[in-house]
Amino acid sequence: MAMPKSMRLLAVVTLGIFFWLLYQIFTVTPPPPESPSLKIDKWTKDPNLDPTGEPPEPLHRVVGNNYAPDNPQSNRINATLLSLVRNEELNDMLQSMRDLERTWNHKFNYPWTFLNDVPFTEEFKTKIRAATKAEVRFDVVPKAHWDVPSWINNDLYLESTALLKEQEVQYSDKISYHQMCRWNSGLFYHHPALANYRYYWRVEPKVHFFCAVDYDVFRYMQDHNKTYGFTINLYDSPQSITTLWPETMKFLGDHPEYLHKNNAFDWLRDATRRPDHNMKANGYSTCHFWSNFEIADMEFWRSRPYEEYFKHLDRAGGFFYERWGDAPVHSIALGLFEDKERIHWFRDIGYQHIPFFNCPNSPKCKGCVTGRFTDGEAWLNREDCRPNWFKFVGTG
Ligand SMILES: Nc1nc2c(ncn2[C@@H]2O[C@H](COP(=O)(O)OP(=O)(O)OP(=O)(O)O)[C@@H](O)[C@H]2O)c(=O)[nH]1
Ligand SMILES: [Mg+2]
Repeated sequence: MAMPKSMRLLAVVTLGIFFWLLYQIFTVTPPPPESPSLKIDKWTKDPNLDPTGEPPEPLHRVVGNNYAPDNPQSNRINATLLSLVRNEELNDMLQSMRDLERTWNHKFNYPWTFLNDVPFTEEFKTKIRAATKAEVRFDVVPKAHWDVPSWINNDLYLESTALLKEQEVQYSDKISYHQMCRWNSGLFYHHPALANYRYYWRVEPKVHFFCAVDYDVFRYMQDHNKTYGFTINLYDSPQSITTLWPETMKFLGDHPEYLHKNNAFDWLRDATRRPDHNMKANGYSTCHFWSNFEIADMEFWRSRPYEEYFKHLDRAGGFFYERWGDAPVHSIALGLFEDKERIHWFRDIGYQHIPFFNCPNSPKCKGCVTGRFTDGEAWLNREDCRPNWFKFVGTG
């Protein structure tokens, strides 16, 4: 029996769709999803998973009252714990302090220095003093260090940061963030409260410390000839530093003599792991030491190469027209002007600043998951650039 014409048409269309679907299933393979974890793909072994002990001797420890807070002959060296912080961050600061006092400073009693662009409140001072047996000093950042410099054009600042905001550069429209980054890059070590100190350990509000540390980390820096200690390495947002590397290259062109012969240049210009970052940042990998944690020797920042480098950058205006952070600025300077052997990974200091961790494999650590880099979304693992540092320099 012959089918009506409309039924024949329907059958043909249905068959057509059927074969089209078969074709799609067997010929078009979907692209593999981008791996959220470069960490696992691109390095063979995460050193945080190795059993982690203390760094090599000599290490200075508590014996009797050699680190007692009121001992005028103590073994402490000229070093301080250092925080730039706002009054509103009191509770978050207390939480960071509690962790650091519990894991380390209740043994060594290094003084704390708190700085702010406005005076600290009495409540802030009272509660902070109560959180430590060590000496505490509060001070204000000199206006000349904090103010936007005279050569920055406000209209240009507003235009530039509106563009950065469109590109979702975090905090780009917050002037105080730019001021803070500039101050942390090139001015903090000129604060009169730090004049007699050589080493500092930067501590931010709302960070965590997880592992008991039983040696004097400042003495470690001094005895082992280290300039800079870090825990975490990250990629930066290239949009925030588009001209930082070209400005750096200009400076280096004028001062080739400042390049250290044992530098980490290849680490800075790596383009193999995230070529897109290197391209957008015009030649810089954007890999940096995450500077909310740093234990460092201010002699490096106070040295002529660094001072001149900072002045060059400051004049170029990128702390305001872009959003240059102190982390890439410090890291680039260290990578170029310092001996890479003098940069130390504090693998044994368990640390978190949201959303990243350094969590070693050690019975001395509590409260973090060994080897876990982030507790945020999986794509955040892509921001991990520690493998780069280990590749070019090692874990030393
Ligand atoms: N006194 C003062 N401190 C500031 C100001 N802006 C930032 N800070 C401090 O500078 C440090 C870095 O600022 P954060 O806001 O934590 O910047 P961040 O770590 O890049 O950003 P988050 O991921 O939000 O923590 C912290 O110790 C802040 O308390 C400011 O305007 N005044
Ligand atoms: Mg922070």
